Amino acid sequence: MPDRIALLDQSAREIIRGNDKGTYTIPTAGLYPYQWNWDSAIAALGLARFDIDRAWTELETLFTGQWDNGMVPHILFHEQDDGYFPGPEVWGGIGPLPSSGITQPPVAATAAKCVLEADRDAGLPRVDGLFDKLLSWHRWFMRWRLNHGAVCATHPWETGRDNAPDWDGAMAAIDPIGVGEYTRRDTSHVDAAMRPTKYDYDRFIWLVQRGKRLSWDEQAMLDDAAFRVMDPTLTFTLLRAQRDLASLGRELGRDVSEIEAAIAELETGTDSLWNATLGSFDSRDALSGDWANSISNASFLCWYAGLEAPAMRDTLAKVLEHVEFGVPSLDPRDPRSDCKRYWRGPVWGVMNMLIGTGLQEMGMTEGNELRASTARLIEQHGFSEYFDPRDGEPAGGQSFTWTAAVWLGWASPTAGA
Ligand code: 9WN
Repeated sequence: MPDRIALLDQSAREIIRGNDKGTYTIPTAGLYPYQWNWDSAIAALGLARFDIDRAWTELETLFTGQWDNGMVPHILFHEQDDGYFPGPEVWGGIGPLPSSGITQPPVAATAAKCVLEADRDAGLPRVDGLFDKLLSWHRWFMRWRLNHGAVCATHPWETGRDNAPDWDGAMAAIDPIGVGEYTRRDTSHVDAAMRPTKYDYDRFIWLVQRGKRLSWDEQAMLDDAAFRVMDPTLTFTLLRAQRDLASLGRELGRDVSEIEAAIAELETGTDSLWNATLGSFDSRDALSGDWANSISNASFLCWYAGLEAPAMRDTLAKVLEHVEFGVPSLDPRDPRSDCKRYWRGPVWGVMNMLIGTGLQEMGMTEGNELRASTARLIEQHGFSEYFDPRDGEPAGGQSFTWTAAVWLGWASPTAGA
């Protein structure tokens, strides 16, 4: 094995170890000092390369924050840290631990299936302990978040793609009246030009204040919805996670008929995300009915969700013509594209991995190409939070857990060896 690959593997392990708080990892010190939901599930894939027991603990810790209604929060505030805003007191979460009041893309069941594959004997009792919790989280999505079979976000942060243009229409419909003064902490850690704007933050915080005021009661939030967008990230990851949960359930000898029915409903629901004019899967405002007209990296999660989606292959080829390092968060031909600003253009290792895994599983050559370009990106530009898709310039937080996990779990030539 070339030395540089061994060194990169070692750096990735060191990053994850450095962000390890014992029973959970943080995404990166300073900018994100708490446990984030989908970051943790991705971290488990990296941990599984060198410490399988610790990988299970990562997932188990995530579910210690699960609410009675099944929801698994997007942030668990295990230890107070003033470096992040909005903190636990702004959220007023109603779970067993201080937490946010919204969720994030459900990739934990898929992560559990991958960790199980690393050591079945050690893993089966751990999956057994997680199964009902995963089921109840997935049920919560099916109960509260479906619209024409697609999964809706009630806050941009739930999609994991915070300031994507997908939400511009729904955000413009919000008047953040009474949001008051607050001090952002993110812009003291990284360049403000790489972060969401104040306009976005006013609405992010206003939605949090509103959720807290409604005691995070899903029925109350649904009765008077302020933001409800059908999202390809949540829909495709949930569909994939349901398939993986069904497979885990079968292995454990559980009845999976409910999960199979959910898979069928979500499969049909993906049709409602198909924007024929755009020639792509797209986000759609459930309140106004408007399309976002956005070819985002989430549009290409269709294969990860197990759909054939032949028409998306052509759309992918057109997007990739303009970039070097994988699938950008927005089509570079889109006038709204901003290659430095977070989810409005940069490339993210984690999204490359999810898209690439789906393509590989479908036997499409683009999957291996995407893996190779992600490996090149990390080899040349390190373990940043995200990157400029044209030249790979690193952006956002550094020494990032999920970028290290993407390297160890997928992009490194030693992954899967
Ligand atoms: C809000 C931790 C998280 C990721 C998200 C990413 C960013 C948070 C923020 O960081 O969001 O959840 O404060 O910007 O958008 O996908 O999970 O890495």
